[in-house]
Formats: sequence, C-alpha cells, structure tokens
Amino acid sequence: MNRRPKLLVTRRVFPEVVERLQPHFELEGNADDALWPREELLRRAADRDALFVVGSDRIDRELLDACPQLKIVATGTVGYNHIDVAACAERGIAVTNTPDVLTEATADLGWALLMAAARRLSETERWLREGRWNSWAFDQFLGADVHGATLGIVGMGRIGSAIARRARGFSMQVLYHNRSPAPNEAELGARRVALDELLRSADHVVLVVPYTPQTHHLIGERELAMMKPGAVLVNIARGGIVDDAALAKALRSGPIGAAGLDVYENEPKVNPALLEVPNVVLTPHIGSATRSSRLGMAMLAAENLVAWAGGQPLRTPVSA
Ligand code: 8YV
Repeated sequence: MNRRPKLLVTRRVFPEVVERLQPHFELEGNADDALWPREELLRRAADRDALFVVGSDRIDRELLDACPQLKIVATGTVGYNHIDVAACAERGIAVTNTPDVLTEATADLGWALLMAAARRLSETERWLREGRWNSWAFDQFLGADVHGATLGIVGMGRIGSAIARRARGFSMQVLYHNRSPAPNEAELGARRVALDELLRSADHVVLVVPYTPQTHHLIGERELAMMKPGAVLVNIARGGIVDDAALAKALRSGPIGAAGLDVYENEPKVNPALLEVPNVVLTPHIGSATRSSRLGMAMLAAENLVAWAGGQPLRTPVSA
C-alpha cells in the first residue's frame, strides 16, 4: 500500500493515543464521542483498511461485507464477544484486543462490588441520604462477612487470578470453576470444582468468564436456587451470563442475599426489576475505568494498529 492506510476510530480516545496513530494513518475519529447509529457506523467504516472499535460496535458479517478493504479490527477492550472472529479469520482480517492492562483495575472493581453488596453500602447510603438515620441498633443493616468466607470464582483467567490473590489478604478459601485447571492454582491456594459444587459451597461468587453461546445464562433460576442463604453474586464479566430477570426474582425471594453488577443483558438499558430491588449494587460498566487502565487499553489498541501498519507482528492478536 503506497498511501497511508485509512483508519476509523469509533469513539473519542485520549490525545496521546491520537498522536500515536496520526503519523501512520489517514485517521477519522469521533471527537464528539457521538453514538453513531448502526447505518452510520457501516457507512463510515465502508472504505476503511483498519478499525479501532469498542464493545458497543458489533463487528459481524454484515459489517464485514460492507467493508471490502478491511484488514484489521483492533478493539480497545479485552472482551471480544462483539466481534465475529471466525468471520474475520475467513476474510484474512486480523483482530486484536487488550489483555493485561486492565486486569488489576477490573479485579479491584470486582472486589469493591463484593464488599459493597455484602455490607449493603448502596442501600445504607441511600437510607442515610434520605435523612432516615435517627438511631443505632445492634441488628441494624446486618450484612455478610467477607473475611474468612469461601469465595467462588467462575473463570480463572487473568482477572479471576487477580481476584483470588486479593482473597488471600481476606483469609478466604477459594474455589474456582474453569474449563481447565489453572496453572497457578497452588500459588493461589484455589481448588477447582464443578460449577454446581461451587454454587452450593461458596459464600460469595464472582463471575469472570467470557461471554460465549456456552456461557449465555450460565447463572439462571436453577443456579441461583443452589446458592447459599445470604450469598453475594458479583458479575463483572458480561451481561447475558446472568439471567437478569431471574436474578431480580432471587434478590427478592432468596436464597441469595445481595448482588453487585457492573454489566447487564441489554446494556446500557438495565432491567427495571433490578432497579426496584434494594439489595443490589449497580455500576455502569466501569470495571476498567481508571485513567491508567483505560489509557493502557486505548494505547495497546493503537500499538497493535501501528505494528500492523509497519508490517510488524501484532502485540496482542486474538485467534479464531
Ligand atoms: C470496557 C470491558 O470498558 O475490556 C472489556 O472487555 O468490558 C471493559 O473493560 C468496555 O467493554 C468498553 O466497551
């Protein structure tokens, strides 16, 4: 290619990331961070060699058909369930993601949600702000212990491992469910069990598996019914792994005690039934939202694109 390749960056990115990309590409960005309707994305992407996308951009066969020149899709996220990787591979289109740079920040948020849900932080703060705090009582707002409890981690990848490491500081037993044994299980002091056993034995459960057809509604009515009385469920992975309607029901009728959610089935819409239950802490998909982490993600996507433009090996390719 004699000309600079054409790149579309679908969302506003940090100025230093634009600077990194600019010399290598004919760049179209989205400085206003406008939410483009699907047709606009298809239209803007149509003549592009490269795309820098995020989780809300669906990269499917329809989009690929509309982009005959496309050679690389770099997503500024670690999850890539929004990309049809097999369809990209068939067409020789490379795909890259952003592992590692968000691991610790996302594990921190998982931990924050666990603590907040177990100790009823959102619920009690709302109550305090409403001016309802008149007296103290021994049995007021009793929550669940986190320290010394058994933690169940579903998905023992990078983020699962980072959560398990934190659990040691809270003297917790760690169970995990994963397709294959984690190579670091001895170091983490974690024991691999079947999902049903994990749900029955863990005091608290954190979900960190990728979203795939196999993990769709992995946690539904049946699984929620198996959980321990008062247990906390945290989802920092993807909406759709939990059946949100079933969860809202279980939060009302038990046995689980509370939940902490960062992701939802129809993001950014939240199931109204979840908004009505007091014992759930809700955050708007902020797992990776620290400056260092988000800058790291955007820069890693840019580094992949620059490597591609220079004919160098990709930094973090995704394989079909
Ligand atoms: C992103 C995430 O913030 O990287 C991922 O897969 O879920 C988050 O870190 C989000 O996907 C932005 O689209």
